[in-house]
Amino acid sequence: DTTCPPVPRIGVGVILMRAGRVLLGERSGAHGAGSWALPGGHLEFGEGVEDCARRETLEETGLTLLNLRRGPWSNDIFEAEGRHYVTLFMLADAGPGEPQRLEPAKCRGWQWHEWSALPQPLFAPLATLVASGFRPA
Ligand code: 8DG
Ligand code: MG
Ligand code: MG
Repeated sequence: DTTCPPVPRIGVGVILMRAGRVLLGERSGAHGAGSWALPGGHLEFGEGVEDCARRETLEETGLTLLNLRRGPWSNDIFEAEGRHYVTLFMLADAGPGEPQRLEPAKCRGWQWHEWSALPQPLFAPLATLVASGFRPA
């Protein structure tokens, strides 16, 4: 709606761990195409952050979340796209099964990566998180 001034939006990124590795997907379609991102998405109106983390991860990968807990946050302004997101990071362990590419128009594929050897380029909020020195326990 062009009558509304732009506002920051809230994104939820899930640091989903298995055997010491984190799940990343290569983005396509939406902004950040070609970059590697955590499963996640927009917090919907009226939704709990934990519910959003579970919903987006299930929609995108088919995986369930165990031991879901709060992580840090980041503030990212995407100048070129005119977007502004505050990302709430959540930490979880992956439930059973392998990640599926359930949204093929948005994700080129899921891979497990060591935190110390993440692929490049990273989606901006994840790059901000890494630059902050954060390491998952
Ligand atoms: P849709 O429902 O809007 O169609 O898809 P979505 O899954 O909610 O959208 P997305 O493009 O995957 O992510 C939504 C926004 O969430 C994205 O434009 C930017 C924001 N976002 C962050 N950080 C992160 C993150 O670490 N991972 C993901 N997937 N999205 C994030 O700000
Ligand atoms: Mg998403
Ligand atoms: Mg969504």
